[in-house]
Amino acid sequence: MLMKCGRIKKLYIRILVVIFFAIWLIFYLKFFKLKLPTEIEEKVSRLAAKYEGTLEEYESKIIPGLGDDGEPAFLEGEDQAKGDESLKTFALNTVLSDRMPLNRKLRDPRNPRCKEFSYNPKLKASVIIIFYNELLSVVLRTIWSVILQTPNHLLQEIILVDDCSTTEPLKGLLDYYILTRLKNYNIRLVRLSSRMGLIRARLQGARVATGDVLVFLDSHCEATTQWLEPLLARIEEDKTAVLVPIIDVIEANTFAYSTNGETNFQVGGFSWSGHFTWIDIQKEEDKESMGPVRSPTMAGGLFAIDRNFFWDIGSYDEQMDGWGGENLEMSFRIWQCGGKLETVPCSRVGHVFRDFHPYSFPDNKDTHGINTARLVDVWMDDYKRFFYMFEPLLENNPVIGDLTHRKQLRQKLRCKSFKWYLDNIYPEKFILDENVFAYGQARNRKEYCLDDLQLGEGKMGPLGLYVCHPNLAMSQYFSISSKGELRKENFCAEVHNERTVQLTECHGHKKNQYWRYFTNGTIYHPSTNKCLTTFEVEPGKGLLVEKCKKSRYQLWEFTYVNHTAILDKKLSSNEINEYLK
Ligand SMILES: *[C@@H]1O[C@H](CO)[C@@H](O)[C@H](O)[C@H]1NC(C)=O
Ligand SMILES: *[C@@H]1O[C@H](CO)[C@@H](O)[C@H](O)[C@H]1NC(C)=O
Ligand SMILES: [Mn+2]
Repeated sequence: MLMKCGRIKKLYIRILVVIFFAIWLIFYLKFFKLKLPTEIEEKVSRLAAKYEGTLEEYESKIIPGLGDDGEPAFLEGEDQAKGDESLKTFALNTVLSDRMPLNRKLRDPRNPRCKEFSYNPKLKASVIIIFYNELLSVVLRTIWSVILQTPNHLLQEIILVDDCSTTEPLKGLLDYYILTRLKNYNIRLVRLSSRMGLIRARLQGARVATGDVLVFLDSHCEATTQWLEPLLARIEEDKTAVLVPIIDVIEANTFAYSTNGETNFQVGGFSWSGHFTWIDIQKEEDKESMGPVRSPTMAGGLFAIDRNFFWDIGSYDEQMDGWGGENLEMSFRIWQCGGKLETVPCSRVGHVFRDFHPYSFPDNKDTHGINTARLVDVWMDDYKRFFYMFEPLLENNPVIGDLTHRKQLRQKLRCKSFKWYLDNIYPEKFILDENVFAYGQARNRKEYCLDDLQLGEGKMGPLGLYVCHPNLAMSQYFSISSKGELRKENFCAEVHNERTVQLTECHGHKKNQYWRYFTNGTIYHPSTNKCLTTFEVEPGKGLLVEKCKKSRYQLWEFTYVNHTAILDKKLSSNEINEYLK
């Protein structure tokens, strides 16, 4: 009985549930399913009207012809004042960018000889642009320049990756802009749900790309005439070639497009402190050819690479955080593992250079230092010792993270040594303790040392004197090179006015930058016939040269001296004449 009753009860409940569900469905269909879409529709059309209004207002304020041909542009009245103000906060004249047409026409900056080359590449490019809180009009101008300067059949797609921007215009308004103003082009917008930093954001972009070639651009660029053709043509010829265009300067205050002329350009180098530098083209014959030119490193913001090669050669080090260092990592890896890096002078892209970074970096970590420590540990073999002289706290520091995968990659690809790279790709790079007569700390009267007095990279300043540090730090690391230079990396000591000694860019032509170190400890400057002295020089001040004499102020003791190399031979009169030139 109980059993039966239970069964009836169950059936009863089941019927109730069905009836209830049916009623709910009717209600749902009647009230919700019919009502909801119109509500969404209304909301969408309200938003669309709002975005349309915003864009139309923005478009109505654009001043036709402003900045045409890449000429410097200026605003007037209230806009001028607002523009100047924006420079201070964004390192960019945002008002001017908003007034300048998105499709402004630049003049063709190429060397005229580039027009004689004909390119007919079959490959297609995926252009990948990462942005984070960039000004919308700057991003859009980048996109439009790519669209307008690239033949349709070469452009597979433009992939935008939003690294979780927080500024409003880069959200719905950008979506709406793409939907309405860019609907005829293949634009894909990837939104990251958390800030991943440049390196991981680029990887996300590369993962969805389908073109033969990946072209990475910063979000503040403008492509110029035929910028893509020579890049694709070269990669078609050689899949292992990774290419950078000439990067011209778009001024942050006037948006002027400025170049170093049609023929002058530089290629990439690096400093032992782990920074990218510009260096002169290495081979004389490459200066005029306008063909691809070997580049030991790349700046990293703009480059083209075969998509499969990008993955085969190890894409990026995904454990690198934020920003910085990835360009040198990729440069060394490409060369050491069988690829090549070239600058293509017939491809030119403008890039807005800012005086400071207007946005913060994730967690405010020194990602550049940490990333660089990762790359020196994996790629630079023993030469990493120089980097750690600049960054002693990063050596063996767990903050660098695990390197197993990158070291495995190096083995798997059977990559060459860093010594091979230096010998073959960058032979002019000065190695502080190779091919030198002496290196290390140079002591005078036991307690004082040669010191760069905190000379910043890329600056010029006095060769100074300071109390010796207990450990050999980079600021007191000097070498006497086999060419007779008294130098610190790229800076050579040079005598000014026959009296003061300045550190300035090494020119490699001896003359005023030629010194001799004698076994008796004097550092002699032949072209003035004087010796380096600390006489009447306070610590923290610049050194002098004076008449050579027996004096403890003129005696220098280096940490390391190659005694077999130092010969106190007398200079011939020919040699002396050469140094006096
Ligand atoms: C040091 O050696 C050089 C070369 O032999 C010589 O010309 C110079 O007079 C010496 N100076 C001193 C102070 O002994
Ligand atoms: C010292 O100099 C000699 C002669 O230039 C050179 O052969 C030798 O390799 C050098 N020694 C070191 C340790 O650099
Ligand atoms: Mn940039």
